[in-house]
Amino acid sequence: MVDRPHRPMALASTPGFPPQAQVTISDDNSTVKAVLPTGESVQVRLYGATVSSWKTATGKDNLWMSEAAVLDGSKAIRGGIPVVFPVFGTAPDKESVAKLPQHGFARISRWEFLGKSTSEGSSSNVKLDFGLSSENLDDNLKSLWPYKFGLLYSVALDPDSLKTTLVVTNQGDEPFEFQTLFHTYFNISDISAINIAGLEDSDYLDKVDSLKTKHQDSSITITSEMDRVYEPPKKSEVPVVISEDGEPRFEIVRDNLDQVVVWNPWTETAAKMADFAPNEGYKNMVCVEPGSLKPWQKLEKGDAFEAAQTIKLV
Ligand code: TA6
Repeated sequence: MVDRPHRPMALASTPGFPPQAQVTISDDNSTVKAVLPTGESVQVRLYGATVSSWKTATGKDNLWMSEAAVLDGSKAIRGGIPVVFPVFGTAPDKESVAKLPQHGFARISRWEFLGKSTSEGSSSNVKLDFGLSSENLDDNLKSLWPYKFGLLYSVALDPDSLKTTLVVTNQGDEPFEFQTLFHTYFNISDISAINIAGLEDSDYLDKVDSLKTKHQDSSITITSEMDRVYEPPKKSEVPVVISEDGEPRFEIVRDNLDQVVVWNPWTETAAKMADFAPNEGYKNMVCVEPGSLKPWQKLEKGDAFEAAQTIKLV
């Protein structure tokens, strides 16, 4: 292609100002999409505020999405970044959340799009804000978790990173407890070529081996079903790095998220999930999920909790 120095801008811009990210809402009001002037994009479904796609300028998606994901708002979306709140998995022994569905209600509720912003002095990034509060919950969920809360979820896109931030506030008189986690499905070429570093020297709970506590000595490779809750040493600043064929691809930096779940369903568990496709799709995904699971966070009236993950392309 001939490079034309004065070629027309692909995106709308005001003369004198650099081009800005373009943010659009789909006609059916289901999805917010942002495209940076440099071509990277992110899509967020209002159902669950689930990031359903995060593409590089070449069009390659960094996130895995099942071909059979249910996108009509009747089931949590199988892929992207579902937000887990206020319980991870189920907790039948914890009365306040015992009746909630698996992974809570944030990923199965419709959020509001609150708007977009850019960092001061920069036109090369965009932040999308979403909100969910007790008022938005359907009556059934409201009765199962009757606390007054506010969730502010921000999805910030830079050319080489995506940051998701969750702020939880207690807007009622009663204290409440919660867990939260970003259930990120990474798109990878081949699970057998993956190596996950940064969780060495961590204890972990092995959910596919009777919840035994084990110790991770070296970096992680995956050769069968894996479902582990890692407990990295406290105050660890070490990022979690997913490499493929020895080349680092994703670097995950955690803020206020003390645990990391690593999940790959492998053949049999993948085949049991009706919304997981293709069957061989487990080879192309790995979930690395920073979360705050232990201890349960407790918010008194008026208090707030903030946590974030930043995923850098390396
Ligand atoms: O985060 C790992 C995990 O809790 C696994 O145990 C596995 O069941 C997965 O999440 C998917 O859960 P889901 O409710 O989306 O089918």
